[in-house]
Amino acid sequence: MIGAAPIARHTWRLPRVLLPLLLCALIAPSGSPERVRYDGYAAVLVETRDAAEMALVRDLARQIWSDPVPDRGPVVAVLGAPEIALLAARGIPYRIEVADIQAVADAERARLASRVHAASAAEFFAEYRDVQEIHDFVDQLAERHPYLAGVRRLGTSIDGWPIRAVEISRGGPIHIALNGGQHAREWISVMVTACIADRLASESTARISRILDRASFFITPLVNPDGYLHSWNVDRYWRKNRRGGHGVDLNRNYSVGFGGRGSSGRRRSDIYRGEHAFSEPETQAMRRLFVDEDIAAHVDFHSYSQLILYPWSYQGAPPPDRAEHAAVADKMASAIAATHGERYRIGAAPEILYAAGGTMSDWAYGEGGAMSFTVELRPPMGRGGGGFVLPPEQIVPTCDESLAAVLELAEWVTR
Ligand code: 0X9
Ligand code: ZN
Repeated sequence: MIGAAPIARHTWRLPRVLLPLLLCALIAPSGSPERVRYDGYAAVLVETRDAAEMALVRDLARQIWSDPVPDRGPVVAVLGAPEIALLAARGIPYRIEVADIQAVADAERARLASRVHAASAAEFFAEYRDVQEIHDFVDQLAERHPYLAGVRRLGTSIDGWPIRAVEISRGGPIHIALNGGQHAREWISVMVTACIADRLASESTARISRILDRASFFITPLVNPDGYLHSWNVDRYWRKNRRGGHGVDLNRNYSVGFGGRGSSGRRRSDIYRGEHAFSEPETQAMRRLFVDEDIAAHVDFHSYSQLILYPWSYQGAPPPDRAEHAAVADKMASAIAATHGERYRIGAAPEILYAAGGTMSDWAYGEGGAMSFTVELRPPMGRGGGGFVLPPEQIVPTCDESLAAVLELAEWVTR
């Protein structure tokens, strides 16, 4: 565990060269960033019954929060009161997931403004941490475990933030990659991957020790620092990176199934895939890790809806290793349930959801040859949680169950 020395400041810092640039872009005349607001908007789970209803919801929605779904079925849409009234008038069934998404974001922001400086790992994971705090945490983790943990710079974001992996290794020849924070608003995925890195480095259980005899971990908690900064300071519900101000959905920018279903060629779409595969420095950074290291297993953490997905995402036909993926996903879900009783559904994405072309997981499997999973963390969908705004008391339990899943995967690939 991390000792008593301070491990992070709770102010955010920017790479010095970029500060003037960002100030021009973000700072309003009043001197504070102009925040994107969602007054009067709710997140609504709509049970669409046919393609026309789905098209209507997509048309009405300011954002879609759920995974890509087929042309009918449940979809979580961000809607205002007039749009909700229209659904009601047409008799389309719906349930309110988050009644006031602005109020939820405001409450979180007020709480974060008075968060305490973390003097220990326990304090660090008691609250969400901004881009600078995550950056500092990674440095301090390596400093505190000089023989076990190191920092690997994989690339640089568009706005100049380093994209870094924590390497946890005693020379174990089987390489496992974990990452979080491809999607800016999915803050829990950043905290969970940082927390797993901390646990692997600092918990000397016989089980972890046995795994580290054979496996090395490469953990990138924050793939998309620019988007994350934007989510903290400007738009809580921002998803993409910050390319050109419109952004690219990084999880549509990989080369397997690029351009396919469940992605868009329109810049303003939340699933905009970018100009070409690997057009973004953030996805290039991930590619570098997989090229430099022979990765045997991989988990891409997201939120929310409590799912464990395995390839393919881009198409319905099963891959050669479907049975093995399904068996491991089953073990991971059981390990999660045994930790705090949470249920995570498992399946190939198109079986339980819908195709999404250009995802990291398909590429890690299809090109990288790794067993690969996309894990959607807490809360579950459709049960009135806060969506992307997960209470901070759930960071540690979500880390506990995610670590349990990762250890199952690690034991499988090192067996
Ligand atoms: O859409 C995504 O990139 C992932 N879901 S999220 O809500 N975190 O954005 C899931 C990708 C794989 N899912 C499907 N193929 N449906
Ligand atoms: Zn995501």
